[in-house]
Amino acid sequence: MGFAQVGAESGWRTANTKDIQESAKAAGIELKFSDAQQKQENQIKAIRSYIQQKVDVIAFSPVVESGWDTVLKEAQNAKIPVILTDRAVDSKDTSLYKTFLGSDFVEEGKKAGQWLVDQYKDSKDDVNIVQLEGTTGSAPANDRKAGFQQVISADPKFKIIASQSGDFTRAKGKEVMEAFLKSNPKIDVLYAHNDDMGLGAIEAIEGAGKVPGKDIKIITVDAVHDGMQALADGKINFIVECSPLLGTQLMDLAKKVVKGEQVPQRVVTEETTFTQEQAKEALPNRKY
Ligand code: GYE
Repeated sequence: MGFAQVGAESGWRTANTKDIQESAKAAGIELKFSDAQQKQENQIKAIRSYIQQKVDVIAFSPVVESGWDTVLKEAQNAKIPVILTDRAVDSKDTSLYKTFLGSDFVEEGKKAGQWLVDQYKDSKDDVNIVQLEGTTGSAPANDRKAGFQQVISADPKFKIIASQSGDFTRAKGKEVMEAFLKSNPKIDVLYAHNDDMGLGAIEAIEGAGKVPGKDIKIITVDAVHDGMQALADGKINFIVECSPLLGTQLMDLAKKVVKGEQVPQRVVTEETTFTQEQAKEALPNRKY
């Protein structure tokens, strides 16, 4: 298997990479692994090199949704099956890949929005929200934004007063939150598309003399260890889980695809959500 990974931008990604490497070993699959450092051109290069090396199957997590048709066509012409994992592509031609294994990001955004709606159901005042978006053009950024928007737009008191990409990293999350804090005197809620950006933002909030989780309520997505710890410590208020443990399912699907067996077009990961109390309970048994 040739696997073209997005990068090493977050705790989620680190856990995902480790799980894929361990699962390949356990399944007796020889893994060629590359890290694209969040650049589409690097991923395309990696996929082309896997085609040249005549691997049996290519799996990848597309950094952004668009612009994959040409390279996927090259794989198809070389008769090498492709499996999408974690993130989707927007190609119209779905015969370009065998299956897509990963989360429903729209659903994750909706869960984040629903928590907020429930939280403020008895209040009439405006709720000023800032949003830290994931990598521009990526499926999780597009879909987490859309799902959230869909749910909160039912009540006009919810106002997204600023929204910008923090590229799914802690450093960028901090930097963008600092700018948000400077230009917006009243921020009630931060919605960050992943834990890492939320954790960076917590540093910015504390730096500005405010209390994360109290002065500003924080919702994030992923539920990696450091996020769960911050949730248990009261600095984050709610986390929507997104599981990075896709390795075992990926290796199973890969074996079937290589044998020419039928696989479902879409395999959705099962996920939950965590409040502060639930995080305290879950933390000791979390694998990542
Ligand atoms: O939420 C974020 C990572 O594609 C689901 O990418 C993944 C996202 C994850 O950088 O932390």
